[in-house]
Amino acid sequence: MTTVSRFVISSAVEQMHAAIRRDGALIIESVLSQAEVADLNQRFQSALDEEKRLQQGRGDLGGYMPSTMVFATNLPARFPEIARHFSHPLILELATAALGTDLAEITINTTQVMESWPGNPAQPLHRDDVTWPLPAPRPELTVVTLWALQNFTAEAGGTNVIPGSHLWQDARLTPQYDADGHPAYKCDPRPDELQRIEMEPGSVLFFLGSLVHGGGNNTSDRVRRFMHIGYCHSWLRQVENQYATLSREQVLSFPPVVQRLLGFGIYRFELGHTYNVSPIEYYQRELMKP
Ligand SMILES: O=C(O)CCC(=O)C(=O)O
Ligand SMILES: [Fe+2]
Repeated sequence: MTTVSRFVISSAVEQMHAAIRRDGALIIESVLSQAEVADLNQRFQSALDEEKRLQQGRGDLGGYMPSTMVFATNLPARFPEIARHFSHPLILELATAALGTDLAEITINTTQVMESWPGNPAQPLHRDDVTWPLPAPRPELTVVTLWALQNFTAEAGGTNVIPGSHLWQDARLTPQYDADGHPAYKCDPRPDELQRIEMEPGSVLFFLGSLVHGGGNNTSDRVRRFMHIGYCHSWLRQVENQYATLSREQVLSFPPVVQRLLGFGIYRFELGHTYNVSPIEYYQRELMKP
């Protein structure tokens, strides 16, 4: 069986592309410095404390929403100062190559910080691309990056992945829906097909939306915390709606690449336009009005 390969930022990018084509995933070590990890952990702490309180009020919803899984979404509006991590050049290069497109034609799909608490059960194995109901065979729709902010160990529920499963025909996967109608798959991999991802804070697990995976069960006494940043084609509707949370001033304060990644550009001349121009140009024009 094949296992997910590990790289560093300076590794040959061609080898990274090849690993993604072969395994559907790779790990890049030390994408964040330890100082950046500490900075993100410190920024996220109070948002996660607040989410934990809300979660306790909601109770255990099972499936993807057990009470032992805590997450804060829509990070650009809450933490605009961390936007540079969303446009990391290597991640964008791998994402655009995996989606077979270029930087002008991808957007950010999800921006979350997540915590798996002790006792968190394993997630159902799933593909993140089930969000969009396109029939197979279909192009690669989305890529996912999990940025470890605390250690991923087998005991702490490091992500279960099936390397190579992006190439599986859907016959090995029976579509199922949980109680909330959330799509998943019934999938019975052989034990030797499943790999538990272990990585250090600052490392990133990058995988294709067609890769079968799921959070592992946390049998440790420690929290596993990570950022979950997803990218998709800009012709798809994004899972997370940033439009409703960002002010015009916030949007205009981001560098152009981040503005486009957040969905404020247009796709091929017209998709997503506002008064015939991109939302970015529209905001700029409105702001200059006396
Ligand atoms: O917990 C993890 O490591 C993976 C989370 C995940 O796959 C998801 O929420 O879609
Ligand atoms: Fe997932």
